[in-house]
Amino acid sequence: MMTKSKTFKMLATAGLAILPLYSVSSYAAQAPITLTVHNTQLNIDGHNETVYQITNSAGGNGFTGREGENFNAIVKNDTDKPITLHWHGLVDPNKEDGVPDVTQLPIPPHGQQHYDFKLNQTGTYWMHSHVGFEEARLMAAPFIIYPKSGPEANVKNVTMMVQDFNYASPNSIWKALTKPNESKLKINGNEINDVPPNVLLANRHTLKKPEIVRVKVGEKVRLRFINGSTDTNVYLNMGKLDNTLIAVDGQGVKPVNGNNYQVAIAQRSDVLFTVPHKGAFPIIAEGEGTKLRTGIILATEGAKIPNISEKVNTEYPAYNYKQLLQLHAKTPLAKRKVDEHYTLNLTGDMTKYAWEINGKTWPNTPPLWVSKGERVEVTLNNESMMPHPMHLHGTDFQIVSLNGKAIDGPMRDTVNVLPHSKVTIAFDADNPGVWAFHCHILWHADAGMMTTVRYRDYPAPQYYLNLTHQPATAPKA
Ligand SMILES: [Cu+2]
Repeated sequence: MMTKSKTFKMLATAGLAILPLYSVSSYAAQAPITLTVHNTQLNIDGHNETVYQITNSAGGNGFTGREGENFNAIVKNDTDKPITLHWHGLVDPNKEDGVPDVTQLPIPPHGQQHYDFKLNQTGTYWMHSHVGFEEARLMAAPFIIYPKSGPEANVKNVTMMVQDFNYASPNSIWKALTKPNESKLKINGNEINDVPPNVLLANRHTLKKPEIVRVKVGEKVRLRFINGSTDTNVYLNMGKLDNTLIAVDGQGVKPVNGNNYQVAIAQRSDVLFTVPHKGAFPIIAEGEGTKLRTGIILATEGAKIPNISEKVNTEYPAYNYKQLLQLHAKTPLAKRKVDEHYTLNLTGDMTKYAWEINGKTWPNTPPLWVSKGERVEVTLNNESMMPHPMHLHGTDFQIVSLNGKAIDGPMRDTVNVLPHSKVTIAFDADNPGVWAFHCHILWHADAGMMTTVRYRDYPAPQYYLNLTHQPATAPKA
């Protein structure tokens, strides 16, 4: 079978051959951008680390586009490892979703693959590797979609992406986690973090040398905050800034005022505020269950930049559900009858570091079969002592119940299910495919906490069937 990248190379060659027939400008307007995934050296508090970076054609980090335009991009793998990039939170065609052995085969070292689909959403999203532990070495970047009309006039958009980082190699962390007969089976872990980070980064900086963003008094700012961590939920601390939370996971919420927001692994929060006076305004992310924080500093011209230590004396507390109860979708799902209901029991077997869904680990987890047009509900029943930020690909969902009680919750793509609690999500099955559904703690996903939502009429790729030993066609209902 011809792969898409091969097809693209042929088309590109053909395109070059016929180029003189077209004006250069019209050809250029349709040309895809390139997202190059490459290694780079990053100095993190004196440690020289080899990490990944995703650089776009313009030299920037990640992608910024507009609703209605196409995301037309060649992902170029300039590393010596197989990769994929997943567009987190996007309602994309299944074959563009970037999940190895589910929606595509990995892009081989020095290979490339072309992605091209229409952006039907606006908001704050991100991209990250879905292969191995590459995300732990920072193979991730923002994916921002402005409305059709472009960025709002007179609003400064500030993107802040937080990532946790360990100086130990991901392979050595994994070896320690999965060491047989280990009684604790965690690296100095508590019940919040399996792998407590050494440091938290904000836009790849630590608080020892934070990113400074220049702002003006009276300027309106939209902070697009992304938690791109592998294992650390954070609190977004806005300090004394009077602000409004307007969106989570790219989806509008009824405005909420606060200064300390829970942003779990893989989630995003968009916050609006006006620079009230001259000075410096630190935007801080605090690691749940850790003594670590990171941040960027917004500052007016000439303002004194404060020194903020990246370690505090006491651990930031565990999450609760107070915030979830405050969040309501701006545009909730229409009320209708539920056609399918699934329950996923989330458990952990610490004797072998297996994180399970209904007692099974990926790729042996049976899929959640759905049909196009159905309203589907899934109850995530966390029977373990750790939180699981569960992410469903290819659709938004609404949180409709908490511990058995109906709520009018937000639309999201990632829901953090706290220990010994139960959350029900609902979505309309209108994007056929085989969609990954997994815990976004990198180590939990790799330890098996992943399944798929599989549309009955969608032909699953052969590599997926080979890996999962699932039937090619849906069982009779
Ligand atoms: Cu988990």
